[in-house]
Amino acid sequence: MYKVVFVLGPPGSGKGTICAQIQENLGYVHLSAGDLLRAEREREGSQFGALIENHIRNGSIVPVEITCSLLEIAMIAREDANGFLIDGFPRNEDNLAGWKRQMGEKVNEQFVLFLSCPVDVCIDRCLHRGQGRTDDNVDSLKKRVDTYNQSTFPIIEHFEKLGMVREVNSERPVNEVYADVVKVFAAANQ
Ligand code: UP5
Ligand code: MG
Repeated sequence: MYKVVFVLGPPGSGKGTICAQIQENLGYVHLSAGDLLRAEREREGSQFGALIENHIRNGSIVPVEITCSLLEIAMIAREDANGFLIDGFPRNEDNLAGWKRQMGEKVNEQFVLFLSCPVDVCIDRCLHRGQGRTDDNVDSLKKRVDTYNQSTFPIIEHFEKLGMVREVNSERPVNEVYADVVKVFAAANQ
């Protein structure tokens, strides 16, 4: 069984930043669904490049079969890992249902780390990130936020009802956010 922590929160809430630090210090392997999709988009011979880019620009969500397969392949490649941080997934009902179908019997879901941050702060962060992402523009960001509110937040609420959500306010300096995240992991692993 793979041990899994889902990391969710609005676009720019700091999922990638915090996951990199957990990976470095706590031995979980960080798998960003968005990064895996961007890598697949760039992979020579991929039949999904254009489809993925369309969804990313529109802030809409790629069909789960594609995302889930990329995640599973990445997990198999790191079978030695202590646990996995699944960053930015599941984002909607389709993602959740597909994950359960494909991975339900293979994983132990530990908890959901929810990085909460006001949307205007998140948008500002993305606009100043400077990594040349094709979705870091005002138009795409509006759509990403809409998708988050309409489709992803209800998934967080679903996990909340199951008592699985650990919320950390990420509208603070990274070191403060991370200090609280460490406490969440310590409590879960004691
Ligand atoms: N920053 C971070 N933390 C900070 C802090 N505490 N204080 C000040 N600044 C902070 O951070 C964003 C920026 O803010 C950085 O410059 C950082 O230095 C700074 P980051 O850690 O990158 O935030 P993150 O939450 O990871 O933001 P990201 O933009 O990656 O989130 P999204 O959820 O929008 O993007 P993702 O890559 O997950 O998905 C992109 C698209 O892929 C989606 O819109 C969708 O189209 C597609 N997708 C799917 O279809 N399915 C999936 O399962 C996943 C993605
Ligand atoms: Mg990210």
